[in-house]
Amino acid sequence: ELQYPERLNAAAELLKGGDPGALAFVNDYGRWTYADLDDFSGRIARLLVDQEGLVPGNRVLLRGPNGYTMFAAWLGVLKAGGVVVATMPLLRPGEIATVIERANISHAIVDSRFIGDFRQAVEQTHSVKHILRYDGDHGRGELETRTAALDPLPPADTGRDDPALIAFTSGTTGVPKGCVQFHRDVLAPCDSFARHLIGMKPGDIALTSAPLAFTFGLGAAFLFPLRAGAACCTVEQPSPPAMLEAIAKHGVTHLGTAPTAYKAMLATEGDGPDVSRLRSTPTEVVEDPHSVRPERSRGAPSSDSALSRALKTLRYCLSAGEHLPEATWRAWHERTGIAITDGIGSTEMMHIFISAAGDDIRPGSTGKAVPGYTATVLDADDQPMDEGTGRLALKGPTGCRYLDDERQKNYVVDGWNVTGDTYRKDADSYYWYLARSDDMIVSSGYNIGAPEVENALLAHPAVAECAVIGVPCPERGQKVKAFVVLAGFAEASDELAAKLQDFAKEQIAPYKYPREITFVEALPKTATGKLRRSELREPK
Ligand code: 3SK
Repeated sequence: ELQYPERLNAAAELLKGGDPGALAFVNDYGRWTYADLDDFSGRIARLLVDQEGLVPGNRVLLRGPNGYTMFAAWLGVLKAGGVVVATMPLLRPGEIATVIERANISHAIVDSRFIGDFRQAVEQTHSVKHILRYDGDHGRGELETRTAALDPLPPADTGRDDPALIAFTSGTTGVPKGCVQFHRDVLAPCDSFARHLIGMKPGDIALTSAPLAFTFGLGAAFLFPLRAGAACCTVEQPSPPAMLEAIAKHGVTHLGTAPTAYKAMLATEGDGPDVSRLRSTPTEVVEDPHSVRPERSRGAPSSDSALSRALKTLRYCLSAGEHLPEATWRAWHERTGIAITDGIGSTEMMHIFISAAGDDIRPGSTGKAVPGYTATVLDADDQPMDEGTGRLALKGPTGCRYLDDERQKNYVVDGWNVTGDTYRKDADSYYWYLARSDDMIVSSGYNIGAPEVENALLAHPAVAECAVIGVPCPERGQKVKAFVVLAGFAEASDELAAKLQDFAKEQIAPYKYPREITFVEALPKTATGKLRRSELREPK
């Protein structure tokens, strides 16, 4: 069990992770040590408390792309005793206004490039009294000028159960929910998931494509490296090519991103993964169909591609945010030699609670309960099952605390945090993702998990992305319908749709094949990259 002292300031604890002179942060704008980060965040705290009237518990909105100043501000708010409310860069003024209102924001620290949308949101609300601007990591904004001559403020004497942040989750439907995380919740994923399944150390450098406002990104590239004395790297616009470039340029060792980005990084090499070869992989591994093949040698890169350059330092890859298809795991492993650690977490639970790394990986499975967490699947009567298919539920050091939201009672049932995902738990306590609980399609009496059909289609080279839903059907109750985004070289046609249907029938039981296929330019997604399946069911 994780034990933290009653008085705890997560920012102060994180900054103790590395030697003062060690590298803490690197990006295209500079390199900063632990001493720099401690000093700058302390000066931001001083400005907030002494000149901007912040009192403990005030909520401070942060807005901007991932960067050194943004993260120093994040630490500064915690040192000042405030509560961080970071916002996704993609939010529109109306959405920012909802966050301001629900979290009762009093202060804001905003990158000048994002000030327009933010001011529009402030005009629609009443609580924001103090706005500080900064200019990315150029070091010339109001925040830097006004803090330059200040003495750093020592960290506030906060309690382990004082709120440290409110992370908003838009989910895939409905009004955003604010998840309150205490100071101890900030450290818990570092000391459970990251310690046991990542094992970062001083000298390592971590990068994520996810914004700091998404707790996946916050952990993967900020909290985990600091707790381990390693360094954070940021890219302002983290497209797959930009990430590959940053990995090579800054010597990144650890990457955390979503399955789509892994697939896109493979595709930067031209023709993408050779999926026809990959499909034969499970039968090659005769002894144990789940084991990772022992020879972990790096696949020999054929050219001096961006991916090859990145692979000179990249050692560890983490995937979360959406289910990692087995085909993508195998393609990445074949090409890079790196076995991606998959994981599922939630904003409610702060970070990842089911995962497997290294020799424990069984491709296609998300993994086992992370040390410190107890996992189960619940049956239709909310009873835990030893094995079988049901709704995933967890207990552990973190848990859901919605800010004034009656949906709390749906998430926490009999002490279990029920995530809304349907999983199969096998005899070895490995968890196999089937679908979001409301994404089960029932057709002619068969239960069909939408992701199962999606994985089958994704194994076809012409399919870049796809999403599957059930649509009403007089004969079958529901029928399977797929929305397909084609790879650049492929052209939409009835003939290709028929080929994809035949292909799906070869991969999965024929009753699961998509009876209807619609080609689309893009899939509707949330700011964190999660599919908005509801929008496919009920187009606007
Ligand atoms: O989507 C996930 O799996 C996730 C992982 C870590 C933290 C937060 C989330 C939502």
